[in-house]
Amino acid sequence: MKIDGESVRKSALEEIKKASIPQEFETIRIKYLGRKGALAALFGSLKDFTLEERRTVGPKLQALKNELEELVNKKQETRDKRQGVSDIDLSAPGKRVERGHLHPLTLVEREIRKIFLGMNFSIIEGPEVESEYYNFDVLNVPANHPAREMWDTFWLKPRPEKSEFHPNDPNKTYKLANVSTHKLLLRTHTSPMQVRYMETHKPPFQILVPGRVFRYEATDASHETNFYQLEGLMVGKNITLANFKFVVEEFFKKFFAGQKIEFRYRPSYFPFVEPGLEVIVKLEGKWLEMMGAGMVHPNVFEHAGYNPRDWQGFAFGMGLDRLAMVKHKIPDIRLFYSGDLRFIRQF
Ligand code: FA5
Repeated sequence: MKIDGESVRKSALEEIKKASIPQEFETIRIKYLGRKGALAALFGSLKDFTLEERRTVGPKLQALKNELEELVNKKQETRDKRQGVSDIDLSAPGKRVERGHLHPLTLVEREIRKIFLGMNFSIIEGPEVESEYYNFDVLNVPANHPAREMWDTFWLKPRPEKSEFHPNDPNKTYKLANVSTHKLLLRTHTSPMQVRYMETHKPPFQILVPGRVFRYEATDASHETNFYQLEGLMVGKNITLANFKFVVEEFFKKFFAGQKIEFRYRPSYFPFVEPGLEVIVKLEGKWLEMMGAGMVHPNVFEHAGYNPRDWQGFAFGMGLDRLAMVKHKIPDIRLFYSGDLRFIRQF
C-alpha cells in the first residue's frame, strides 16, 4: 500500500500561493483540512494499512496536516495585514444598529432651557441630596414649622463615622455617629438653590434651575415620588410682580406656541415668598395649575446675606412633568418612569 501525500501537498501549496481573499482561504481549509477534505480521506485510508505501516505513515500525515494548517493561517495573516483586513468581512451584509434617542422629559427640558436662555437667564443645577438647612430652614421653614408638612420628605440616615463601622462587617455599625450638623434629605423642591446661589453671587441676576426632586407621597396619574421642577429666581432693583408676569407669560406663549392661552393668578401660601401666588393657565378650554410663585421673602434674603431693603426679587417653581404632559397629551405621569419602550419610542 502506498499513500499519495505528496501530490495532495503540491496542489495545496499551489492553491495557498494563489489565494488572496478570505473566502479563498476558507475554500482551501474546507477542501484540504475540513472534515470531508483531502487529508481526512488520507487518514481514512489508514485502516487498510498494517499496524506496522500505520506507525510510520500516521505521523507523516499528521505532520502534513500541521504544515498545511500553518501555511494557510500564516499566508492569510500576512495578506490581511498588508491589505489592512482584520477578521472583518467587508462583503458581509450590514446589521441595523438601533440608535438611542432622548427621553421626552429631556426633550421638553431642553426646549424650556432654550426659551429661558433667550430671556437672558443663566441655567444652574444643584445637588439632589440636600441638607435640611437649604431645603427648609433658610426658606423660612424652621424645624417643627407646620409648613414642613407641605413637603413629605425622604430623610437620609446619618452616615456613621468610618471608625464606627463594625470591624468585620462594613455594612454593620455598632454605634451611630453623633451628627451635630444638619440632617440630609432628598430635596423636595428646587428652591434650595435660591439661597445656595445667592450666597455666592451678587445681584442683579436671573437664573433657571431645572432638576429632579423627591417626595414621599402616594402616586397617581399626576403625582410621582420623583419628578422634575424648574425653579426661577430673578433679583435686582425694583423688581415687581409685573416683571414676573411678563417672564411667565412670555415663557408659556413660546412653549405652547400657536395655542390659545389665558392666565389667572391666584393668591397662595409658600413660606419663602410674600405675597405668594399660583399661576393657572387655560389651554384647550381647561384651567390647569402650573406653578407656585411669589416675591422673595425678606427672611430668605437675610439668610443669603442680602439686605432686603436693597433688593427685590421673584421666584417660581413649576412642574416639568406636568408641562410635558399637557404639551404631548400624556394622561399619566407614571408613563415617564415606566421604562416602557412602546411609550418612549413615540417621541
Ligand atoms: C413648590 O415646590 C415650591 N418650591 C414652588 C415655589 C417656588 C413657590 C418658588 C414659590 C416660589 P409645589 O409643592 O406646589 O411648590 O410644587 C410646584 C409644582 O411642582 C406644582 O405646581 C406641580 O406642577 C409640581 N408637582 C408638585 N408635586 C408633584 C408630584 N408629586 N408629581 C409631579 N409634579 C408635582
